[in-house]
Amino acid sequence: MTREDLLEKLKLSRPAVTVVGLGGAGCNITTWISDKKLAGGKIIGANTDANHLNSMTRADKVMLLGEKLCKGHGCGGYPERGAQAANENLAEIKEELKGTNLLFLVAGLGGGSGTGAIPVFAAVGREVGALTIACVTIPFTIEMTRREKAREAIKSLAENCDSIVVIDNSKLREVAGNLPLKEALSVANALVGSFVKNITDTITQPSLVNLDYADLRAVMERGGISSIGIGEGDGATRVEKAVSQALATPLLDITDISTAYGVLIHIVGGEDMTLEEVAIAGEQIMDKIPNTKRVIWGAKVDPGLAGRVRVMAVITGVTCPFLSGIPKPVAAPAPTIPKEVAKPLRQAMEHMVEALPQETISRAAVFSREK
Ligand SMILES: Nc1nc2c(ncn2[C@@H]2O[C@H](COP(=O)(O)OP(=O)(O)OP(=O)(O)O)[C@@H](O)[C@H]2O)c(=O)[nH]1
Ligand SMILES: [Mg+2]
Repeated sequence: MTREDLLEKLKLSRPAVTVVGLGGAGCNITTWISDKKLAGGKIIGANTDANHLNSMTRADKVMLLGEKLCKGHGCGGYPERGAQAANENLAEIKEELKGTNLLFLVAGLGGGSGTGAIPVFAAVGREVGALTIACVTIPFTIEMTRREKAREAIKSLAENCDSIVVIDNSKLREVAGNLPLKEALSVANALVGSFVKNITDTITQPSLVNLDYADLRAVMERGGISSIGIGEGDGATRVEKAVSQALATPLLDITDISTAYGVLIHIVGGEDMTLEEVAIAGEQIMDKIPNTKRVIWGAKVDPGLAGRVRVMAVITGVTCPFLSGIPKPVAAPAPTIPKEVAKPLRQAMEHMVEALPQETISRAAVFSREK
């Protein structure tokens, strides 16, 4: 196989990733992702607010939702209007999501547009057979009524999403220090944005070995409510520090981490990070979550991070007091795992790895393992 053949094969077998930002917050988060350059995915901004949508200059596509109903003026905090608006564009949404294998739906819950539209998009995601992951924030505890709307939206999302990654803004403020509101929101944007970007880059970029669409599916499919934790460390025990911190400070109040369904861990370190350190991180996590069957992890080198490591742990299938009573998402009738996507991609990656100098491999290693 020539290198050209290989690259061609990779291009054809790459899973199709679509990231949709919904409402004001969702669009802001996807703008963060566009700025950081998403390697292998399409970005769509969708909002009822024409003005805000107009600022999304780097999206691959913008969708003005409910033009007839909202006239481009937003929907004033009413999720029912947001849902109606999205339904007005149903044919367009179906057309845009056709062929998607992995769908990220990003929104700040609590307003009208994002909160109302996200379940409509999730239903289409399920219909086209995509692994559908919602990434949402819930409003601060002081925003009582908005928080209630967010809970309702998560309930209806649970019917059609595989995993719902929830970040509680109040929790974020605790973790990131008592930041002013605007800064806390930017931290949330960067966090949700890097979650989406890390996963997309990891499964679409051939430089990262072995974590593929099928692995991701194993952890996130029917994952239910999921929580993210982040940690950073330096010095001799940097990996342990970062992992402990990531697991100890989930950005959603969860009841019991030890019963989680699956874990995805993403580690970024400087050029001095060793494979052994990455492996230790994985072991450490498996010790903390003894009942989980599914653990996948990936690692990436960032030359700017000399001496430090950063860890992001996504823990799926958790229970959370605020979201109690929300059922686990119902699985798609017949899991349409596109083997034609996953298999050739893994094979092509393996071929490519063989062709790479040994040093490159150890710098960009990704492991996946099922316990
Ligand atoms: N992470 C993040 N959250 C935001 C941002 N702006 C607002 N939020 C949060 O998201 C919630 C919903 O706000 P928006 O996204 O502006 O609402 P919308 O979906 O556009 O809804 P309408 O404007 O009512 O049509 C708010 O209650 C905030 O908690 C942002 O830039 N980043
Ligand atoms: Mg808005």
